[in-house]
Amino acid sequence: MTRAVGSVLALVVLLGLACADDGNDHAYRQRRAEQLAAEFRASQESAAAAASSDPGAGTTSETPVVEPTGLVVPVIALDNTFRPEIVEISVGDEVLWENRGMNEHNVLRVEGDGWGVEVDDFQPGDVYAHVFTEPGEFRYFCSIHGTEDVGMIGTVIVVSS
Ligand SMILES: [Cu+2]
Repeated sequence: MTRAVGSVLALVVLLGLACADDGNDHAYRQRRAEQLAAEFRASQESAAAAASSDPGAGTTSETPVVEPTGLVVPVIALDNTFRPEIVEISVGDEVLWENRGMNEHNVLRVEGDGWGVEVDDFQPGDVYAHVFTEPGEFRYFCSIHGTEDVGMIGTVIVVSS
């Protein structure tokens, strides 16, 4: 299951790179990449639906695929960047975002859902934590100070331990 999701992610990345070569079958690859991305989003949505049917979703009673390792990796939200912008962790590690800026921020996923924090819960001094239970590359951004691709953006790379 988690391996399949990781493979889809890897394929999307590979196909995305292949498109940069502008090969003869560019259009086909583009369509295939979009198809894979759609399948990935669908799998994320079904996982989120399963999580939301749990009355304790978002708390410690969320049923993780793997046991948390207990390792906490900090990401600091400043005005207006995430530091470090890219973190690489293992499955089961926790990322702890802390707003040490003077401004309010948020943490929104570029694709899918299931984690992230809205402005109201991420004021200066606030913290937000999430344990990553699946390998993959998870991009996020602050919608107040960035877009999906530029500005206040970040990436969590989760590798199988
Ligand atoms: Cu921000």
